[in-house]
Amino acid sequence: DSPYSVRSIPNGSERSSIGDEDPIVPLPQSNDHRWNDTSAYARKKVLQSWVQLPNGNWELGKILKTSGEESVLALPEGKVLKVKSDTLVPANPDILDGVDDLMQLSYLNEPAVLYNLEYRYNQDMIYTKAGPVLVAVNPFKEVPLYGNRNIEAYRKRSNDSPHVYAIADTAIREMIRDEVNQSIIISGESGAGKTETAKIAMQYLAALGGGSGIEYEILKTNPILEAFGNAKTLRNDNSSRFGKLIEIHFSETGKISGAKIQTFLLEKSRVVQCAEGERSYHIFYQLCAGASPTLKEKLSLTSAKEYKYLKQSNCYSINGIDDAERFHAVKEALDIVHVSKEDQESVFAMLAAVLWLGNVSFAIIDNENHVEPEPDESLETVAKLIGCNINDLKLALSKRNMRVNNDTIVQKLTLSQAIDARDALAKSIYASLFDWLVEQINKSLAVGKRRTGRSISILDIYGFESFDRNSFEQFCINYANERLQQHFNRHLFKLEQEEYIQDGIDWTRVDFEDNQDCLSLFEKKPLGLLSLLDEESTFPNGTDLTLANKLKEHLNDNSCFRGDRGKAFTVAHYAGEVTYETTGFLEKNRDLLHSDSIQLLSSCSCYLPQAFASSMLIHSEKPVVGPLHKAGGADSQRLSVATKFKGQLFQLMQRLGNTTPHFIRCIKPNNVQSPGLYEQGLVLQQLRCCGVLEVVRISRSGFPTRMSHHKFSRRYGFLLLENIAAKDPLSVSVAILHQFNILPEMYQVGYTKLFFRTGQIGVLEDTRNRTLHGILRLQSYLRGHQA
Ligand code: AD9
Ligand code: MG
Repeated sequence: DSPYSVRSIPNGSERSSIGDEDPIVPLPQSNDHRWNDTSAYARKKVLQSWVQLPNGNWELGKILKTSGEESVLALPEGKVLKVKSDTLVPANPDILDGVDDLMQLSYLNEPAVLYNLEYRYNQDMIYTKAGPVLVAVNPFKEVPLYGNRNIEAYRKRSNDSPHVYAIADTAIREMIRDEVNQSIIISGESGAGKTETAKIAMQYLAALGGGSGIEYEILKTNPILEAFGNAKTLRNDNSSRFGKLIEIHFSETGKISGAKIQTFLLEKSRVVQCAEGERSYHIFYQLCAGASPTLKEKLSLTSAKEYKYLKQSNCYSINGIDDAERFHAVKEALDIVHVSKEDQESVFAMLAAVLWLGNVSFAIIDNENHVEPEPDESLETVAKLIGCNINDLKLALSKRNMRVNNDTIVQKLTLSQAIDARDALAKSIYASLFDWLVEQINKSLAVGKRRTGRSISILDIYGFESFDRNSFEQFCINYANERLQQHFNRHLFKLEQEEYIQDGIDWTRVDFEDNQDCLSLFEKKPLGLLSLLDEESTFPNGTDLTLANKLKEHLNDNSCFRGDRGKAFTVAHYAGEVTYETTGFLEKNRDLLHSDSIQLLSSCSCYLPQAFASSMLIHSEKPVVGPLHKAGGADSQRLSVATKFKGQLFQLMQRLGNTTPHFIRCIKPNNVQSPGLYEQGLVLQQLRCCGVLEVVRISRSGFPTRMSHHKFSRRYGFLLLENIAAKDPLSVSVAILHQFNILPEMYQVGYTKLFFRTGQIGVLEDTRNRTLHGILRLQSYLRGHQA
């Protein structure tokens, strides 16, 4: 049941944008209060209304007749429909078609919002404001909204239609004006356009803050990280399989001085396993397609089709993408971020090693199913590429040294254990390579010593995921989205209300969805999802089934949790219910790489594997998985994946907490990545999930702009005609409001601040800028005369 379907605007805040010249048409008589509302839409000659068709879509119809409780509507294409009057939802007047801020809609119901976005989308106006939030609908084609000319227009503010550029511009200005760090938080489902949006924002920041050349390096991190961290999935040909926060630093003069990238939770399982029709990370295919014959020979590289890790999903190419060409672009980008040719070659060798590792096969050597790797080309090539002794590699893949009471016993591996050991080695080489690359990039982008501390961070993190089968990856991703959603809620709703109330403003409380219960389900200690998962991960005998049972035993009373049959459980997320299969949870959470494999890497003659091993050793002297034990010290413990991720998230939220956030919600209009196809149901579900409708409603009835009396009087006081020297800030503020004839319903005076409806400050800013400009001109004129 949606609260939006019949909501009309609050009394007294009728917008004046409806042309008064429109003849007023009397309303049909009806007992339904919604039709007796003397609102703007009734002024149209033709009464229009939304009607929901059996397929769930909304259609706009003309009301031909209303009698009793029934209405007759004319639909497009000559259809006539008879419906119950109370199922009709009022439509906005035509002159409001395609408004660029949903806040301007007279009727704020679901069909109106859907229609407005669609109307704009059909004209390639993919950006729309929803109060303080920017909504971006993925066009799935090139739209003429970007590039230098457009950047220039937003910089000069000669274009004020909603855009990522406008958001980035506001972020820069507010960073300078308020001396507060900013963040641009981009969310949305897989394929909704987050990564593209992040790049568009970076483009703008680079154009305005450029000059030192570092901005060029920053932009070049994108092709690198996408090659190593993105892959084709069924939902997106270029799906990011990691989360990313890029913090761009600025000097006092507003020039970019450096940047820092933090990544979250790379999906490393994709290296060894991926679903039919999907691909592993782009870089593997790019390397196979683009390496020169010399490089190929050096790395003993053949074609992608020869590698089991790439072969299993039966998909090698992406429509319209030339992997070889991309490979050259990646190499060029690596040059630009100062990864030496030598290091690049080591990187490619590690990639080839991972591919060859996937081809290592095993032969059973006894009747207990114990195995040894086949001593073939694959094994030899892996040893050659990582620079280790072939026997050491053989041992690491077939035996395990176990320590029992100070004795070391050697355990032979069965086939499935050996395959796990091989895959674990491949995954950890790849993940270490990814981390190493990010580290190199960060070194190259390092903020100079004279840092000012002002920055704009852009967060591009995987959106909420709900598939037919959901595993540990979705569990972590959705947990992260709950945290972000709370940040969003807190910022837009809670803080908003608290501020009004604290400042003594008369404002009716608006309820909003809070997801604290779901977050508690994840985070509560000791009986929350994460704690219980970690606990089970420390038990040697723990299995996915014992985990599922444990969760059911302890959490069944929680309203956000439901135990399902077998190894499954369901969580009621803010965006809907998701059922998780615990299969693989424990192994993925433990993420153990046996000491034998680490030993192997540290014995390698190549420098990258050694570097990987030492970075792993820092975290694994005592391979204890699970909650932190204080005694051992944090660093000597190897943390579980979930705990590490939770730590990263907390750190992220803390960092974002100190910034002024700007939210962009990306919307995917169809599931087939096609231009021009707008599926109402799909869009509506996303709008609901990300709280866009709620935001509009609150912002419109509220006072979104605010400024302290102190700041307001300092900023605009000089515009006053009277002498204000002896006056307190509040009186000065009130005097300014009077002098500029700001209408009383457009602001509220709080104890410490002024609150404005949208658009009000703009008038004052214009006057201020004009006046300042005049003063400057006068000063330079006087200086000229003195000289
Ligand atoms: V995922 O959660 O990483 O799987 P994203 O990041 O939300 O996802 P992405 O930015 O990769 O989606 O966008 C998917 C595709 O949509 C892109 O590859 C483009 O083909 C397309 N897209 C997105 N935004 C734009 C745009 N502003 N203009 C043109 C776009 N195409
Ligand atoms: Mg992405």
